[in-house]
Amino acid sequence: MIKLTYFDFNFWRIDILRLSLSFAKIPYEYEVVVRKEWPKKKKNFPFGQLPIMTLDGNQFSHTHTLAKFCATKSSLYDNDNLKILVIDQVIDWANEITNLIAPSIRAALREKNFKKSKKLREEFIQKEFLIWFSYLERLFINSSKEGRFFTDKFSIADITAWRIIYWFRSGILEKIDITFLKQFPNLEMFYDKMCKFKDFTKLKEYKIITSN
Ligand SMILES: N[C@@H](CCC(=O)N[C@@H](CS)C(=O)NCC(=O)O)C(=O)O
Repeated sequence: MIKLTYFDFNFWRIDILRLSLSFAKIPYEYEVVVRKEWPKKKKNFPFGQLPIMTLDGNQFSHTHTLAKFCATKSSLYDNDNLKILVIDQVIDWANEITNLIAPSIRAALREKNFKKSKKLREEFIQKEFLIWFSYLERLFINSSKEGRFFTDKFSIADITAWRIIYWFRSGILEKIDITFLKQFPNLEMFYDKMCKFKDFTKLKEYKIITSN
């Protein structure tokens, strides 16, 4: 039995793992670490971060590593090396854009320094936000022939791109214009189709994520 561990909130790093396993009806145990207990628990994890996966008593870390494992188990990865390169780039893109916005989130949540957070968020919006979505759109255009999924076969790349777009459109990120996707018609079309893809939207995990 696969066990996944993450904090007591929804975030793409854990959600893409849960969505993948659930899509293939692979059962998993889900362990939640309450945020306020983290300082004393951090040392118990291999890289002092979450998510982690536990398998046969061994712990494994890092979102991309776990995503690859869960997606392979769920037939949401690929056997074709060129398609794998596309999927991996989407997961790396998700990590990159997260790392770019993270300092502004941390300044508010951890340091409670709202002035610093506002300044960092403005810098992110000015210098990185739209450029990084334009990179994703270009990857989609170049890799998808049918204009539906990144590799023309539903994969963890689609789950990851959908989850990050959902995050940026959700209104949870201060100062982010939630209508930004209009500037990326191909990504907007991709996102709309994902939101209507019944095999995906019927998942319990999808409903949990979108009901928040
Ligand atoms: N390299 C890790 C990064 C994971 C990460 O940044 N996790 C954050 C939560 S989203 C975390 O554990 N933060 C708590 C900490 O670093 O103490 C991955 O790819 O999963």
